[in-house]
Amino acid sequence: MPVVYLLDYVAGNIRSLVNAIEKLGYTVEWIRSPEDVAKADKLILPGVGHFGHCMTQFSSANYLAAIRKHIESGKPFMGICVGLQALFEGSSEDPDVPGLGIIKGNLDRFDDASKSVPHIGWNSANTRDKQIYGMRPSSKYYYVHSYKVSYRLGELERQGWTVATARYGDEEFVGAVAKGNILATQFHPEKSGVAGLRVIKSFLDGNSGIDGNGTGHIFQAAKEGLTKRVIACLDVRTNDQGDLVVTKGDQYDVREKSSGRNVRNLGKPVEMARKYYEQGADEVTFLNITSFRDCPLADLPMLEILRRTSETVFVPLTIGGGIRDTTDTDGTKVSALEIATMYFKSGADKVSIGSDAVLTAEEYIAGGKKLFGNTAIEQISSVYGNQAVVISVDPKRVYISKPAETRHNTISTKFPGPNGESACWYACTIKGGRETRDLDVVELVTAVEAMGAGEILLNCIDKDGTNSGFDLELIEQVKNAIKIPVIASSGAGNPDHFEEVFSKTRTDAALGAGMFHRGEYTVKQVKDALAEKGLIIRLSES
Ligand code: 1PR
Repeated sequence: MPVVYLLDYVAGNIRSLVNAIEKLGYTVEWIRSPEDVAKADKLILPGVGHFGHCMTQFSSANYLAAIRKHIESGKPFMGICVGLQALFEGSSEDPDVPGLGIIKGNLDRFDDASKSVPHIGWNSANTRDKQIYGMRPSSKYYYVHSYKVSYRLGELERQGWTVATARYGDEEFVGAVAKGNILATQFHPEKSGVAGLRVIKSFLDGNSGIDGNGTGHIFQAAKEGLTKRVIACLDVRTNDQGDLVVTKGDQYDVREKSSGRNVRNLGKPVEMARKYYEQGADEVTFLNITSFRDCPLADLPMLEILRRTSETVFVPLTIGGGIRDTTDTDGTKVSALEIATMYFKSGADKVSIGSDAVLTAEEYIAGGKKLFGNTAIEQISSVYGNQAVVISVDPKRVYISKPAETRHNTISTKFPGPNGESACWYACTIKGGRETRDLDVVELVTAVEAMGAGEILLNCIDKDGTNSGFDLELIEQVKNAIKIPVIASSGAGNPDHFEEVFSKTRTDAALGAGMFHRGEYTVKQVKDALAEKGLIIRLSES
């Protein structure tokens, strides 16, 4: 089988890239020292996370000269995400650390005045009238980054680069560049479904589609921008027979209402994830809703689920549940970062933290809002990047007659409480809703944003499993408080609910569970309905 070499330095999920390459009929060899680079014909530089962290790792391990030599020799080279950023001169993410300088230009941060940052989700890599490396103007690719190369017409083209662009809000940025033997993508082709696999295949097969004379080709600006994401969520736990099943609760009660009170069994996690991927889900989230106590961490059943899922599902995978500092069954202390690392190595792109984030936020507030530096959120985001850390919030309504009754952040609600109360606040809970804390949702999300979280998965216990639509009031309260993206969750019962949440709130993504698991609607039906209403979504390709 033909071979491609991958640089083994990377923080984050490399498994999906390996799976994608193997699916395309190539084998992966690892580069583990600068001397190994000379062996490589085709070389891929993957990259997730922090520009400065990655560049410092390359330079301290003496990789920079070897990579430059490979590129200058004319052998095929592909950079992904930070692997694209590394080709430029530098980034305001870490101004003291230089890039390779193969392309003139620098990266700066997206403006978050009127949009969420990081830029997470599916966007274009628009090459307009021409295909390079199989990129199509109508296709969408998965991006996750806060820093970008701003696109200025002609600037890179004059250096001989062919450029594919994307638009986020009013900013146009570089989605991919190509010249001669080099391809670099800001998006993650290994997470971009069929469209992304096509790009990797074109690189591996040497089908660039670039003009032979090396002259850059100027393309027009991408118009559409970031799509609204539709996410399928699988709550996973062991049932009373000891099998790992996908389940689903009503307001977090996952047991049947019938006399046996068995755990609802809605199917097998790996098979269901694959089904939702094929239906066009933009991401798949697994929540381990019980902690698999008494199980050595290295054998966590979710690790196997991720490994198997990432072999066939080429969209981002999030895993949540039990991510906190803990003690293993043999008494060894294990940090949240180590647990997250096991998940990333098994195929997760993001980890989601629930209970631990609430307790940490309480301490952060009690300590005068000073960062500790050693919390799970801070540790994981500093190694894997903010975008890899999702905070799963499980709030529930506390009704009050008037805001003065509480110190908490309140809203006035169109849905009065049991005694006609017209105001409420949202109390955070831990342990799957079993314990309610004196912390409101605004306090939580602002605290975790300050600590380095990259995204909020906003559940709502009152709405969970009700099929009555999302809690729009909760979503707007949270969106108004933070800049990081929000995933609306709980209450979806039909495609109109998705349309409602996207048109009436500024949520970045919306998640459904029960309606998909019970087979009432497919993800495709939801996306078709959104497209019909004129919303920008990713239509899956085959
Ligand atoms: O606290 O870090 O160990 O994480 C535990 C995780 O498990 C948290 O993310 C928490 O939300 C989740 N969890 C715990 N218990 C339950 C339960 O249901 N008993 N599930 C639970 C949370 C809520 C959503 C659900 C949506 C959409 N599930 O993810 O999928 O509400 O449902 P719907 O569309 O059917 O309405 P930690």
